[in-house]
Amino acid sequence: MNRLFVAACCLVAACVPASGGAVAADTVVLEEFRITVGSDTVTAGPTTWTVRNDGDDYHTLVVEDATGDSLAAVGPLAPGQAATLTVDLQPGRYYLTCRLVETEDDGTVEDHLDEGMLASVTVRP
Ligand SMILES: [Cu+2]
Repeated sequence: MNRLFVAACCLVAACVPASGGAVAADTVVLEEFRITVGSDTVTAGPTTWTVRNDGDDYHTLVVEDATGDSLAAVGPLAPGQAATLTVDLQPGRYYLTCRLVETEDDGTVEDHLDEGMLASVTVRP
């Protein structure tokens, strides 16, 4: 029963990226290769997120405004590691990205943003 429930949640999450059904509102989860935000809408002012790396790889979290300017960052976080990140946001749309770029042993370049580590957050007045 529990296993079926978990499987159903994963299917829903796969269809609706960044909806983060089981993730607490103030939490951002980093994994290969996605970013799940507990709540994709926050109120303007200081926002503190708990950023958790649930993946098997190192990840970062960079908060960017609509023009791509970096406003705050945390990491790289090791697998299983968590940190808090506080950023004072004005109303608008922001992007949460992982900016880690790795070169594998075979020379392949793995850009986590290109792999899908991007989520958006709307800040309301
Ligand atoms: Cu990453």
